[in-house]
Amino acid sequence: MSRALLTDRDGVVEYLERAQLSATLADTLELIAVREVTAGNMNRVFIAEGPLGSLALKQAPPFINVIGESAPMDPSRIGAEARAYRQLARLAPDTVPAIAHLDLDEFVMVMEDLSELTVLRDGLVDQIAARLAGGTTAEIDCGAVGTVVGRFIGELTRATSEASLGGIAFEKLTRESSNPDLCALTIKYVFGEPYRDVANNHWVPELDDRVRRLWGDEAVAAAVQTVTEVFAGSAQGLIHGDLHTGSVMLRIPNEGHDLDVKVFDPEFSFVGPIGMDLGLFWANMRIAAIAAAAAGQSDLAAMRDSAVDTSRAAFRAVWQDDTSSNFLDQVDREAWAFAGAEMIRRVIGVARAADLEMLPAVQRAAASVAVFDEARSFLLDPSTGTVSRI
Ligand code: SR1
Ligand code: MG
Repeated sequence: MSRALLTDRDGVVEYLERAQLSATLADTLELIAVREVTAGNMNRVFIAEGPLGSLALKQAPPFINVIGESAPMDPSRIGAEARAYRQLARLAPDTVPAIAHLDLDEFVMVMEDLSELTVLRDGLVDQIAARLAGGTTAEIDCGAVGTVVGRFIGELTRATSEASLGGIAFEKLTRESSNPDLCALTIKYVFGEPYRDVANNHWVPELDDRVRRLWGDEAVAAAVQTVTEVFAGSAQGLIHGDLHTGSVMLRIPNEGHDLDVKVFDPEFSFVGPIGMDLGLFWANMRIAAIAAAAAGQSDLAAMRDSAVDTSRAAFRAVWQDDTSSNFLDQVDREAWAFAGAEMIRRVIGVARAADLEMLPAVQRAAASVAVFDEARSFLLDPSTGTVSRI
C-alpha cells in the first residue's frame, strides 16, 4: 500500500480530492463531513457527505480488520469484491450499490452511499432492543425481504449456471471469479476454527460442555468435512459467498418509498454451491428468530422465520422450470448443512451475531444454546431444517 490507511476525516477528504471525486460532494473541501460506519469484519467504511451529494469509501487494510495486524490478509481482495459487484450489476442491477471508483494501489472502492438504508441485522437487533426498553420500532416485513433475497439467489445462480451459460462461458466465469484467498478464509473461520480449541473462539459459559463435546464429536466432524467438500468442490453458479443478514440492506417502506432491498459486500463471491447463500441467509434469520423468542417476542420470531419460507419459495420459483425437484431438494439439504455450520460459528467462532450478543445474559445464554443445538442437528441431519416441506 503506497499510503497510510484511511483513518480520519482529513485522510478521507484528501483521498477524495486526489481521486478527483470531492467536487461531486462540495465546492470546497471544508464542507465535506466524514463519518466511519465500519460494521463488517474485514474492511473499513466511511461515508463522506457534502451539500452536493454523498459517497461511501471502503478500504481493505492489509489484515482482517476485526482481528488486527496479527491476521495479515492481501488487501487486493477489494479487487475481487469490485469484480463481483460488476457481475452482480450486470445480472441484478437493482439489488446492488453502484461503484464509482476502484483504486488497486490504495485498495479503496468508492460507491453509492446506501447509509439511508438499514442493514438488516441492525434493524433486527434494534427491534428487540427497542422492545426490551419498552419502546417500538418500524416493522420489518421479513417475508418480503426473504422473497427479494431468494429471487436474487435464484436469478444469480440460474443465470450463471453451466446450463444457462454453456460450457465455455461457464469455465471462463469460474476462472475469472476464482477467489482462493477469501475461500480459504471461509474454510478457516466457518468450517475450521469452531471445531478446534483455538484462541479466537469464545462462547457463553452455558455452552461449555457442548463445545468441549463438539471438538471430539466424530459424527459432526464427518458432517463438517462433507459440507467443506461441497463448498470447495461444487461449482454450480456464481454465489455471494457471505450472504448473512449483515450483507442485506433495506429501506423500510414509508410514504413515497416501497420496500427496497440491496445485497452488498460480495467480496467472498465465487462460482460455488447454490445452496450456500440460501443456507447462510436461513442460518442468520433463524438466529434472529431464536433471539426474538428468547427475548419473549414470539411475534417477531414468527415474522423472522417467514423469511426462510419466502426465500426458499422465491428461489424455487426461479429455478423450477429449469431443473428437477430432486436437484432442488439436494440444494435444500446442502443449504441446511451450510446453515448448521454458519450457526455454530456464530456462537463459538470469531465472527459473532449481534442478535445474540445484545441480549441480556440469561436470554443470551438460552438463545446461544438453542442456536447450537439446532445447528448441530442441521449438520448431522439437514432434513431437520425448519421448512416443513423437506
Ligand atoms: C475473521 S472474520 C471472518 C468473517 O468475516 C466475514 O464477514 C466473513 O463472514 C468471514 O467468515
Ligand atoms: Mg461482509
